Amino acid sequence: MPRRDYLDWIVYQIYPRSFCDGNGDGIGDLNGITAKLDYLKMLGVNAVWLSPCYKSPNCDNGYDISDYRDIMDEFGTLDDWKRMISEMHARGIKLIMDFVANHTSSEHVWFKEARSSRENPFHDYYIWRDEIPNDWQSCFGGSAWEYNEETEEYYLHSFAVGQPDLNWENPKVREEMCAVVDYWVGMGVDGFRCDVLNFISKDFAKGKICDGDRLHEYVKELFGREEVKHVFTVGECSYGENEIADICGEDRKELTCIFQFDHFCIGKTEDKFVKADLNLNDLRKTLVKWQNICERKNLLYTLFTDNHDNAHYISRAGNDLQFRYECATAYCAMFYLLKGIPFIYQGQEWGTPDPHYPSITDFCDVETINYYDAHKDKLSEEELIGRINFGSRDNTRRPLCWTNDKNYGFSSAERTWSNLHTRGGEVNLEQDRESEKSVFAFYQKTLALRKESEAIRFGSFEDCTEKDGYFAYKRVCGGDEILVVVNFDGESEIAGLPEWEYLFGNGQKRSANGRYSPFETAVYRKRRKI
Ligand code: TEU
Ligand code: CA
Repeated sequence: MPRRDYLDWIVYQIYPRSFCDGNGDGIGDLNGITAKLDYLKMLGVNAVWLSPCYKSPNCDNGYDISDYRDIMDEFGTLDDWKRMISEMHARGIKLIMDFVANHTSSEHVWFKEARSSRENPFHDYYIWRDEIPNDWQSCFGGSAWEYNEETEEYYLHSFAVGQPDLNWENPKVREEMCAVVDYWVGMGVDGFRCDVLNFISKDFAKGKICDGDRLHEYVKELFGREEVKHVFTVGECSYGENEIADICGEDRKELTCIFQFDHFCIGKTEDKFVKADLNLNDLRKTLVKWQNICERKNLLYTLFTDNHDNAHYISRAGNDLQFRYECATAYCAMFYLLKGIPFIYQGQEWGTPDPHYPSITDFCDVETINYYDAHKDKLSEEELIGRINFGSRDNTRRPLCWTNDKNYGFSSAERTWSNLHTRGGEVNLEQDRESEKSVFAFYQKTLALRKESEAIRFGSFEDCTEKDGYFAYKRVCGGDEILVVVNFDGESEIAGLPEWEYLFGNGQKRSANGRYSPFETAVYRKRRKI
């Protein structure tokens, strides 16, 4: 597929455990997804990124895979999966599966064999040392080395103890993982989101747990092959201006694109659980920077605000109480009318905010529990629970709130696998769609404009912002010109913009210049005969 065609894609991320429960056991599943495909079509998306649905003991909610070729019991069967992809394709919706290449579950047969003896043929599928060789830390806290009694040695786990890292220097591992890619491509999958792909190459001599010298070789071996080069790939491996083209430049035969996380890191402290302010003027500068880099280097940029690992953007970088509607719609216009491939996380399209819980027993994410245990003797319970509520990945993994009914329409069960959203009675899709101020309706308009306008999909980008406090930009292609104006959290007096036809917005504004209220946004257009 010519890379330009990916600019027609609008991707919706589904975290299957929390999306929709099709069989009333309190856990989201594949049949629940299939039941919602007409809804996704109505929203205007044409691709789904499905977080892992493979067999897993769920120490990291599916990112610990025990069988790459079969479906997790709680999510359904391979036949349910086949029905789901067939129904997706029947609606013109592509399927991007999550590809977890760096590690397996410790319950995977490969690891069970590997840990049983140093002579086992699978032993070298993983990374072992007689003694702890360095101070590498797991991303979920604590040492990245775990002792294994049977062989009296340590194995590496960059994430949870139940997620042993694969040894990609072993050609058998590379062969196995290429076969996993081929299996799902053979099943009709259109693309892969590649989990922490840059971790598959390590460099012990240089003390690097990721980004080792063989990374590009491995990625080419996975996705540069003739039989899969047509497949869409997006890497979870953020790179800066000087390296990004090395892994997703069109000539590289590696990835189609990556998630570039600079806009997630603004204001972030070393400790992701400590509240930090995300300055919206810095956000604007970061987005302008990456629009220009991707234009200059002919790269596909990914446009995203929310995902399953981070707080809701309107809670982290906005005002999800007094200006929830305005904020959710302002960020929709700001991000999804830029040049790139939109990624929308389940529930953000109706302005889902972060929930708030009083006790650690309300949380279950491994990263969150580890953080609580590591800090409970150092901080007051009040301070620690405040941090947990700010930084926990559970924030965006609570069962989705579809209606005002029982369990907010997520499930008919008596209990759901995770506590219900604490604001589900106030913020759910049913109420949103009945409201004058519907975030969902705004997303529909934005995605419809994206689909209709070549300026939005393929056009140039020009920053028209004159001062801090707002973001204004133009998208131009042929005779079609679109102007997007997004005010930030204060009142702004904006001047110097062209006065074009008003298309839509989230407030009373109808002319491009003049006074904008907090998070007020509006979109304008000029069509020239050419
Ligand atoms: O996340 C990798 C990653 O970067 C994590 O450190 C993430 O940034 C962190 O959890 C944020 O607090 C990927 C998946 O997206 C995540 O869900 C998995 O837990 C992780 O890999 C291991 O597979
Ligand atoms: Ca279920």
